[in-house]
Amino acid sequence: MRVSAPPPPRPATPAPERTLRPWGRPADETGRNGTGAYAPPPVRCKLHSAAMKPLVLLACTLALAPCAAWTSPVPVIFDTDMGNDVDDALALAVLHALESRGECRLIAVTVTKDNRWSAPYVDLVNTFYGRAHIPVGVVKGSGITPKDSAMIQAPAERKRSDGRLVYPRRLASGEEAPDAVPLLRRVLAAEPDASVVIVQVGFSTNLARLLDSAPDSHSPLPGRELAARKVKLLSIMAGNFADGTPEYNVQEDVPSAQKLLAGWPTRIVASGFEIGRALLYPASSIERDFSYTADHPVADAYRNYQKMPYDRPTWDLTSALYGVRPDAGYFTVSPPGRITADAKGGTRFTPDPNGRHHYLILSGAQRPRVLEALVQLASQPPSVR
Ligand SMILES: [Ca+2]
Repeated sequence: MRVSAPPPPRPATPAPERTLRPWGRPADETGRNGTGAYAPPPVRCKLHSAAMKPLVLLACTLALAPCAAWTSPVPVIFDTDMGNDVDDALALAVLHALESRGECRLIAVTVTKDNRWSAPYVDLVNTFYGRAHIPVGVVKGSGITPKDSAMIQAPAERKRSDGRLVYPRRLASGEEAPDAVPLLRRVLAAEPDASVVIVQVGFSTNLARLLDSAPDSHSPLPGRELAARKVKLLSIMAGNFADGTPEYNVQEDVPSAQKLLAGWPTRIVASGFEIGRALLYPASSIERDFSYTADHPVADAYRNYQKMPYDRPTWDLTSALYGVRPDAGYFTVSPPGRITADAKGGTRFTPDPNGRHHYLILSGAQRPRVLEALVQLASQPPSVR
């Protein structure tokens, strides 16, 4: 079972003063800049005569067409129990990297850990990656996993010698953040139909409440119909499809998981406990790949979660990766069926040609490619698009 009670924070040690590497170097001959982000060359269309104008315009349009398709980012909502395990922080870093690469657009983060430090930590990570505008919503009054956690609290409270926060943020406390459900309704209503991917890597509390939500000023649709209209895919980290053993994300809020699995109106793809357990995030990457800056909020969380060095399963990262790159062949997807949860949090998959549920399968051959992608994305330096 996953650890829900991290050890107490380690004593703070003063960080050496270092200079950040430049993140926005010009594009090189490969079309990639210093961050790895794609930087297309400028397109020039010189019109020589009125007669040539239509042909030239057509040529320019055809030349630009692949770029337009390539750069259309998928809107993503990240629903997380940030603070209960460090894979949530790494998964958020993966999503920021994918946004920097033009593949997704993080439209909201909603939290299901009922603790005042969860939302501020999410907010400071978003700010670190240059996206302080991303709205953060919190579960209200669930009482689920309220315990404090050093992985989120210690980075949020760290200050420099002059009293400034090491990681600036907008939210002083989760109490300042809005209720997750109206926020979910607002951001869903604003997106095109069948466009949104939701990555749920904590409990099902927020999405179960969304299903039950009534029409409001954001949408005349009740919650289930709003989700059916706007959501393309629900990518969840939940369950265990190797042996059905109760899994933490289901176990902590069984009624909500049961409601979600029974009533969610779109396709659900689950990354089970066995997937993340087979892909351990290497401690060596935390020490090496995040050292481009002296203070990194995700590396900081990792060091505060358990005593270094340790390799941690990548449970939540796999759902983030699959949600944004479902067609990349990282995983094999099961045939359709129905996932059900029992009263103890155990999950069962029943094949059904008409089912909307699937689970991920990882082969030995797929494993190194997935792990490499996760390490590269989680440690990619900020590059705001
Ligand atoms: Ca989680």
